[in-house]
Amino acid sequence: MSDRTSIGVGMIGYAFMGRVHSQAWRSVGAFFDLPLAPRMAVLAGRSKERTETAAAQLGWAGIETDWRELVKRDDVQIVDICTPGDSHAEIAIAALEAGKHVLCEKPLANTVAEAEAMVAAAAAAPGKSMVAFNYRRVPAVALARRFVEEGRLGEIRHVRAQYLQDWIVDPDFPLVWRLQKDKAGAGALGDIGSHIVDAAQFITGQQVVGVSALTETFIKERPLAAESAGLGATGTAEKGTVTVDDAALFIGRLSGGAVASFEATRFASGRKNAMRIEINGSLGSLSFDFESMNELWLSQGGGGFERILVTEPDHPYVGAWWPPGHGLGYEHTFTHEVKDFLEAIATGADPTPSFADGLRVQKVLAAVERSAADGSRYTNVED
Ligand code: SOE
Repeated sequence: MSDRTSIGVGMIGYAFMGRVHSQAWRSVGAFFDLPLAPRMAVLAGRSKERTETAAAQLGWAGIETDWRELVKRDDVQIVDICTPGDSHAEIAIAALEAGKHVLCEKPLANTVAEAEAMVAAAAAAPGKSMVAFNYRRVPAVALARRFVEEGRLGEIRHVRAQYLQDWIVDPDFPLVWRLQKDKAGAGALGDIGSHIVDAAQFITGQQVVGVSALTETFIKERPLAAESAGLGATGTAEKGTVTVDDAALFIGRLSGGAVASFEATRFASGRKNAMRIEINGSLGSLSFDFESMNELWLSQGGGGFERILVTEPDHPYVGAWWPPGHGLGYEHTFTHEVKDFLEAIATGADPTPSFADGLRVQKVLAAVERSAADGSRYTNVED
């Protein structure tokens, strides 16, 4: 049983996202003064041996080999879902029905119908729920939103968002789960396009209401994956069909009247994790690139862009970490995420991004797919 200040966490999955979430649960209490102390109670994975090894490495007290057992446990109050998208809905709904709080990796689900069922389950349950769009918790991205909210950019006219990676440019890179529609739901569109849709909506406070889209799959067949299914996987001699997009490009309209362009690809040779967003308003502009994640560029009053080093104590989240000027990394965004989630649980506030926010992103992704299938025809998100 948990005591007054401790809260048990059960996590499902221990690959890339599981490792980075573990790092967040391990470190959050050491840097942030929190009302609740997370206890890393149990890790679930299908293989007993591998899950035991991962639990020992990552700091989890126990293991389960069936997530259904994890969601039933009395020492688990928070269920953290770090599995591929095909299991998000089933696990999240079971956990919410069991009275747990749920943190779910992005995109929320593989289909709009699944995401709607998750939103309904969240609305009916006592537990809090949040979808893990971690880039909202990059200090520079949170600062960008603050600038827009303060009116420093004026009326928002353009959003230019890109998410560029290159980890599947080699045609011999294997057919990992992120390249299979039944497991991932979509390709670059869902995996990284979802992040830039969320970031654009978060920073501007506007929703994408319609899109015109183009998608492409450059490499139609790849070697089946051998040992690992992750980003460092190796291939076999046998080949299988790629069933997702390799690149997705779309233009869109936002609810406040801005126009936007989005590009998501894992074929941008030389770009490793370039999550970029530039926003132009009537009074100024801002620009961010995750490859320089401690910087935000701001233009105001008709001048060119000036660099803000987002490393100062009055910047979002930064004061909890190192002395001024020392900078943060990818992993900190997840620590900020669990910190905000724990605070919402403790205070009874509704954490964001909510499952409803995740559903709205899911509807944009679905509209992109419909538009691309329909020869780039302009498609309303709510149709
Ligand atoms: C792979 O493209 C990936 O790991 C995404 O799945 C993550 O969401 C992103 O943060 C980094 O890249």
